[in-house]
Amino acid sequence: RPGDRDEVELGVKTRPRTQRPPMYKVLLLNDDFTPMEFVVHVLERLFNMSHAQAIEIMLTVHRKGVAVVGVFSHEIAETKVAQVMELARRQQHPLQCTMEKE
Ligand code: TYC
Repeated sequence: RPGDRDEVELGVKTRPRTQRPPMYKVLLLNDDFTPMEFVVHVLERLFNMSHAQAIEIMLTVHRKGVAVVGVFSHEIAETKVAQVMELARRQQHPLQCTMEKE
């Protein structure tokens, strides 16, 4: 059949691909100075977490050094990072937030 021959001879299969935009992990980094309550507040306020969830993620960052706090489109991830950095800057906390392609 047409198509079969090329696939066999060339060893190529074309797989139908659904277009998905790349997603970005937003990472929160630990430091020795930012108060735990401030981090919990940021997670509740900007990442729509419950108080219990926010405490859990904050403690993960505290113990492990970093945690993913959400996965978003590029534009939303950039906005979240900027919002975290601005809140931290306003309170003069050294809290760091970055993004990374999934
Ligand atoms: N390590 C900080 C402290 O002991 C708390 C903290 C948690 C800071 C998470 C930043 O992303 C962070 N006060």
